[in-house]
Amino acid sequence: MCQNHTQHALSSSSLPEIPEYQPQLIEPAWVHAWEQEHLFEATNHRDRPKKYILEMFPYPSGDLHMGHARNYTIGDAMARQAHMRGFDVLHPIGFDAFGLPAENAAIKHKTQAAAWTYKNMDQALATMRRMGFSYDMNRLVKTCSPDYYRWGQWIFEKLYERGLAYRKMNPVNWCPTCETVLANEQVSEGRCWRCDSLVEKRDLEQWYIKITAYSEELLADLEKLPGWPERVKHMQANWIGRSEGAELDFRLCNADGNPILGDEGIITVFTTRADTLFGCCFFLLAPEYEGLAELVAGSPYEADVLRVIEEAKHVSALERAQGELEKRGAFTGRYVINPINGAKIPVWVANYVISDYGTGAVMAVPSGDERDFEFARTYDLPIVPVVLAEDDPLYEELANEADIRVSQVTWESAYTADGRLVQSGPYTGLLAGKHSEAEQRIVADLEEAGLGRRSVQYRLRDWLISRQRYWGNPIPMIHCEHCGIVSVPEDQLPVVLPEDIDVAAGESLASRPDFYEVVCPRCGKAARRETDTMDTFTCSSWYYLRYCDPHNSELPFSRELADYWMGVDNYIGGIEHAILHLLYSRFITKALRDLGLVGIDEPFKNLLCQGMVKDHEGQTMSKSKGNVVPPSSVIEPLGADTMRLAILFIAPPEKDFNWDEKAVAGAHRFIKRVWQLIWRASYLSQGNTDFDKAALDEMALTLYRERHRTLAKCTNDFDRQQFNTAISAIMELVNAFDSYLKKTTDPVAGLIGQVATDIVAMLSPICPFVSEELWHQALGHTESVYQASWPSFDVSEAQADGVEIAVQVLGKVRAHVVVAVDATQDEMSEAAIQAAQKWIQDKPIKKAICVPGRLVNLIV
Ligand code: ANZ
Ligand code: ZN
Repeated sequence: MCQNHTQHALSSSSLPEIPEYQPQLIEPAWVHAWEQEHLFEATNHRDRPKKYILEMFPYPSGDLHMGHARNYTIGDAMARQAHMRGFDVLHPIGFDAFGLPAENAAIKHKTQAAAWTYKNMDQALATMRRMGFSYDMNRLVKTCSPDYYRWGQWIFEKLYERGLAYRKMNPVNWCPTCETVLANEQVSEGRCWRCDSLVEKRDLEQWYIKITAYSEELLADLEKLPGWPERVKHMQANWIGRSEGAELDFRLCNADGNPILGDEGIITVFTTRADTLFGCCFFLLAPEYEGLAELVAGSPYEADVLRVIEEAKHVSALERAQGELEKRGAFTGRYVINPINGAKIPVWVANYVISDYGTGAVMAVPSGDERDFEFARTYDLPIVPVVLAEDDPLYEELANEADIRVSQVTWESAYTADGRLVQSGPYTGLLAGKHSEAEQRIVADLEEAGLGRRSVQYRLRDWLISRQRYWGNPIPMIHCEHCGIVSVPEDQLPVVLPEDIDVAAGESLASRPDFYEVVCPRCGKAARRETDTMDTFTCSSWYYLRYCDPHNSELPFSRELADYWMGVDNYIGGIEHAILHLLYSRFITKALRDLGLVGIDEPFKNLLCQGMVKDHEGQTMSKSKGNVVPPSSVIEPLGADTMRLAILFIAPPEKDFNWDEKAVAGAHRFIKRVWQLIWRASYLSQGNTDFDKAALDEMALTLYRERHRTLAKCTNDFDRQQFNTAISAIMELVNAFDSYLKKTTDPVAGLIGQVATDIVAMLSPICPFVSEELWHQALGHTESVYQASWPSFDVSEAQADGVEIAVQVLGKVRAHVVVAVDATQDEMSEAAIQAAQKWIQDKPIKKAICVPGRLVNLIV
């Protein structure tokens, strides 16, 4: 009994002095010690289940900001805890190091893009180390390093061999200031995302990657991702934009109704609403529609049409698709014949029709489509109602009449809700809408007449990867006058990017003959190297695979190691990457799978999009607003542990939060309190963690139950990635512990030692430094807490109100034992056998009669 309890004489007042908590001393010391030990290097422990935890790697534009700190702290807490739970953990980091900002900075500061990039990476790495992130630095990947981008080039060549990379002339978004092509998504409101210049359209031959070959799979496989946020899957699905509808043929004619014969005389539209065909009042062509200029050449309509074409060059496809644009158009002087009823319909050019969706032509139904409605109002065109709700006053009148009588309505907007067809010939009265009965029948009838066919369209376009920029991965192709396009032979990869290009002086790859003058690998004659570099999204589309096998010099990664580590179990990053980066990565994974390089369909099993860190007023932090709180402002005075705890405690990871000085101060106070408490506990427990539950008094039992309860809660919260409530659970245990130590007159050394151990272990993924220090100095361990097991617990032991039951042996009460209220018969008899061991000894137990809540009678 006495063994179990500390000496009363060791009262708090007589305990040795507690050392001061000095984060500035202990934190850098532990960084150093962990590195010496190579503690975080993944070892491919095949005897444990693997866990691959990955944070989106940063673009090295300077030091890390609060968003990074949050991102990596979340990942780090997961990785450290996973290791303690016995997983073989891979937790790597790297840099997405190519890109335009390096060039812009080089111009501004008259330096070199490479130098600027390397300096920033060093700075970011120093901050990462200071934060105590458990990265396997042996796997560090920098995308601007030749041994990485070499494999990006290799993958490009493999895609090219498969027909998944190709060149195409296309009107592209051109930023005249950056002198580069921009992807649609890099243009906002007609302006360059970086420099804000007005974007133009230019015809250029560009490299594309055929992501559309995977449209269907990219969409369908979203269903294989239950661990992704619904909204991200929704955004991806919208971006892929699958539409089921039909292509319908309209015959072109002149004002007199005479058809313009020949093949060019047919214009096909894509529509999802063939049911509204009787309401088609005008017909629209995209400004870029092929042959449009010829159609109006020499006519009185030419000038107006050309003006619309010219204006459209300054608006991005994205904006035109978004529909907020002021509707502009012009009549072409031509007409088409409606295939369903032979009506003659005027053809217009309209700025909101996009050339690379569907067929670039639209059957406009102003009564059913908002954009067409607006267009009709602007140009005073007819609006024929063809779909009405049955309770609409017009319905009765028009539903019995097959002929069109009403050709203008007084509506405020188009009618887009459900309804039935009116004034639609033989289809009048049928249910209208996408996939409706009316739609099915009209398409079937036109199909039979050879004037239409079913069609599926995707919004997703092929991925334009050509960049006329210097600081990127060179496209490994050679243009030969005799042989055409020739891949750089595999054994000559990588095409090394010269690091001494002086962009500030206007140099580029295309201005450096030492770069582009080559001999053709096929015919040996003089040829020209491709001077476009790849979109940096190519670099980030497969880096997670390289981490699996970062030093491979034969292949981008070995199949064996990729199959072992992939897919990424937890991918953590900002919502700004919800569409492109994730889509490109999913695509590349599928393409590499089809090349036999990896065995998975999807790269990221679970995705966590962390919320934003805003300033204390809820504004986004930005340099221009001057409201940026740099991580160093917390780390320097208070330590990285405080920073990490505050970040994880203020809000659940997926929610935005406002920076809060008080919460930071509170986090710091909590750490100091834990420091005091654990040291005191260590003096009381003297390294003891064993105790006899049966001998605990009521106060100790309360702490005992609290231990199991909070451990269960904390573990469950870690599983759900709700670190804020996991921290609350630890705080509850700390409170219970504190009050036990204050109130008890009979402290149980083993219990105290156990609870102290558990608190430090549970806190260690969140505050690794202070935990490690306490683990070694106060609790006397010699191995890192990272190597320790996550504390085990038993939920049934958490029952606040266990019931005391009598234990009988052959009908005679021999002992009493407390069991959980909802204990099973097995649990009851188990507890009873233990309590009555003395009376049973080694006699076999024939039977245990259990009366829940009252007694167990053991028959021996
Ligand atoms: C007639 C109609 C009537 C339409 C109606 C809509 C409503 P989603 O669902 O996004 O695939 N459209 C077709 N090609 C277009 C292009 N290149 N530029 C702009 N709009 C285009 O949209 C399909 C609908 O978008 C098509 O169906 C067509 O308008 C329009 F009450 O045809 B609809
Ligand atoms: Zn050649």
